[in-house]
Amino acid sequence: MSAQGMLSVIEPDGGINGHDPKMSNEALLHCYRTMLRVRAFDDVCLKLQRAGRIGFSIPNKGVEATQVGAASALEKTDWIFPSYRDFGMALYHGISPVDMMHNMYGNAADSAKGRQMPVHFSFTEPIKFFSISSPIGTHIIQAVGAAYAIQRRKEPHVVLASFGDGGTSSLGFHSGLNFAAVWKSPVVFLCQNNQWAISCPSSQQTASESYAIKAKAYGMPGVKVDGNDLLAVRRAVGEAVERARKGGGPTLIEAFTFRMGGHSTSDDPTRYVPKELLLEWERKDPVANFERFLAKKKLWDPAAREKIAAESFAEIDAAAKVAEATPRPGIETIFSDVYRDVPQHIRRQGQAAFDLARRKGDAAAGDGAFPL
Ligand SMILES: Cc1ncc(C[n+]2csc(CCOP(=O)(O)OP(=O)(O)O)c2C)c(N)n1
Ligand SMILES: [Mg+2]
Repeated sequence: MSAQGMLSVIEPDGGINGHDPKMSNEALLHCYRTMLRVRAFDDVCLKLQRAGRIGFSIPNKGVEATQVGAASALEKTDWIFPSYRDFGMALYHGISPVDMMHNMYGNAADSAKGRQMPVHFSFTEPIKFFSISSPIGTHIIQAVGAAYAIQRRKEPHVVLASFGDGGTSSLGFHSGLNFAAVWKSPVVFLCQNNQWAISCPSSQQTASESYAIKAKAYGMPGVKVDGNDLLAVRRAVGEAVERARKGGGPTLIEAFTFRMGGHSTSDDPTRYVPKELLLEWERKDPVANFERFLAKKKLWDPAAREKIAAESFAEIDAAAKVAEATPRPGIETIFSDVYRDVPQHIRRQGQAAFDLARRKGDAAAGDGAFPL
């Protein structure tokens, strides 16, 4: 525990204090590999976006330990209601980069059939990774609703709701935390305080002394944790998950971290993030922090990083190639998955759209038939 009441585990020299969550070497190495796979995903997506192959992506650099440490505390049977900056949670639980890339391209194999924005993943296997909501904070109440349903059905699962510092200013944050505490629902609220909501700094987001302290008003425990310390995040989220599973109700965790890249590929953070601040946080890089710990345990050396980074890049690059080669969704999917029996007026509109596409010559194979 630091002087500011922030939970940390990894010491500057790579040693650890008494809050060690005691993970197996295998689990530690899986976490490390996942963080490097997230970095590779970021790199590949930035290149694809700059080359005009995909429209948009969200960089995760700097917040990987928060994502992966939190994900590592969950079982596959649990539910994640993620923010758009949670690639590490998906990869940690075995969601395939190819499936994530299908969403980045919005192609026919995308689980949302191209109807969502890129980065708006949704998966039911191997973990329930709920569809990402663009409007900030709206998924917090969805997560609480899911947790309430789990509670009523007497299932043993826990829900993780992940959102940013900006998300705490949403109505969803208030109503979600309020009802979860009243009902004692099995949900863990993870506020990833990366200190910015696009260009809005935390100083303009809240007058509270921290985000974790807001838990007190709702009647639940609030914990502030070093978000660049994977073991500390795992420890805090692990304790909250255990409490929730035993019927002890929700917890709010504030993971204090820093977004080292832009908000998205459409953002230029050099216009508002002071250079010195970025340099300060580069020295706290969560991957390097974890490497110091692994090195002290004799589980890591620089050659290991090179090897894993190269393998990760090759894996993600190959995934992008598969997604790029996958055709677009057929035009008929605009009209599918809404009605069991498609009404006449929608059929007429569909027919007109198919005829137009055919006349213009841009209807792909399989286009132009209702999925009836
Ligand atoms: C209701 C709503 N208002 C504004 C936006 C535009 N917007 C998209 S991301 C974002 C910043 C959110 O910041 P934060 O919650 O801290 O998450 P971070 O991006 O830092 O991970 C905003 C304002 C939105 N998507 N929804
Ligand atoms: Mg933020």
